[in-house]
Amino acid sequence: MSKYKHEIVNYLYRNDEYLSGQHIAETLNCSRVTVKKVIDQLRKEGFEIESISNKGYKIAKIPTTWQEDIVNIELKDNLLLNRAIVQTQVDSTQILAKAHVNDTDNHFIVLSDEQTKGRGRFNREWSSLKSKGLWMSVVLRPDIPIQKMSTFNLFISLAIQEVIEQHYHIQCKIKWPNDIYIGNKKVCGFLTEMIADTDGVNAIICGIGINLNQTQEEFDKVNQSRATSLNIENGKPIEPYQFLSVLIKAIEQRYDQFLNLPFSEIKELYKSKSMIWNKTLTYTEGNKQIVGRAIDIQDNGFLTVISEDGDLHQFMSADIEI
Ligand code: BT5
Repeated sequence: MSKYKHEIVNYLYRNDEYLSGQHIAETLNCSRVTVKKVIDQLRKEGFEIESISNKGYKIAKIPTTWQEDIVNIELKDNLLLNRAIVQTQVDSTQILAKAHVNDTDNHFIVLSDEQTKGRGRFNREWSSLKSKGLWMSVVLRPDIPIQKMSTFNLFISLAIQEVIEQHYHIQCKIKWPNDIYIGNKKVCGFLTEMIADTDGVNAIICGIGINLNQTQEEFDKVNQSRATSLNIENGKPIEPYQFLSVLIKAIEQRYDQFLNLPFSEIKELYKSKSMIWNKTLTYTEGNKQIVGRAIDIQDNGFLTVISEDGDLHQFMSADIEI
């Protein structure tokens, strides 16, 4: 594709007015034929571009697939997460993020329209239908000792929970340690991996999957009938760029708190947004399995559960059957 594509997309996207082919060509120092060719190509890729004779071109609608140029424009004012690697299809954004982690010392995100080998914890499959959800890995570079990582998921889950509740007005709850549920259906799961040595953490690679626009039939077809999407819940299509933009801001805010505040500062809020209290549930961690009730979260993020025989148990990251 023309080397001008990147510049033409940028120029059109940043200007919310009609721009003539002549004007674009002169500004970007290319020919009008090039401008026309790029516009045709963008339309093929799903951009809706209005053109009015004597006025010029204007982007009316961007595609629902991720466009690296546009994602990077949307992210450019962020303090930390202002660069994205975007691919149409990947095995897993986690794998791609890890492959790029040594390219830079900066923070970045990896996005893909589709994952062919999306994974949850313990290598469980994560259904990642094309352009139906946010399949993203966030790479962060904290300067912290490894022990501090035990509360990272708690801050991040709050960021995701509040975006869904505050921006999309859908009631949802955190299922400790790494899921978000709407009623008894899962709308989001995330997992946190890290690269660390004895000196501390070099990089966090947090993989987040959020169902945006699947239908119930689509979930049923892939045997995920206990999943839901934001679209199912509020009946409106979710615009992915807008969702990404508010989510990244929320993650940056909660990440800053994670670095600077003890978990105790947000513990009451976290507990009020969490769904596991006052229920007898099955907790599994490694070989250990108990039936009990969660009664508290410790300042280090561990969950305290009282089993039916009255014993207290601490979990770092259990599977909870609900
Ligand atoms: C998780 O694991 O919930 C973490 C999922 C992380 C996915 C993201 S997407 C971007 C990045 N790249 C990746 O390859 N992964 C991350 P876990 O707690 O183990 O839950 C997995 C279980 O959730 C599966 O066994 C299914 O039962 C269920 N599940 C699979 N796909 C789902 C979906 N789209 N929505 C809701 N539930 C799903």
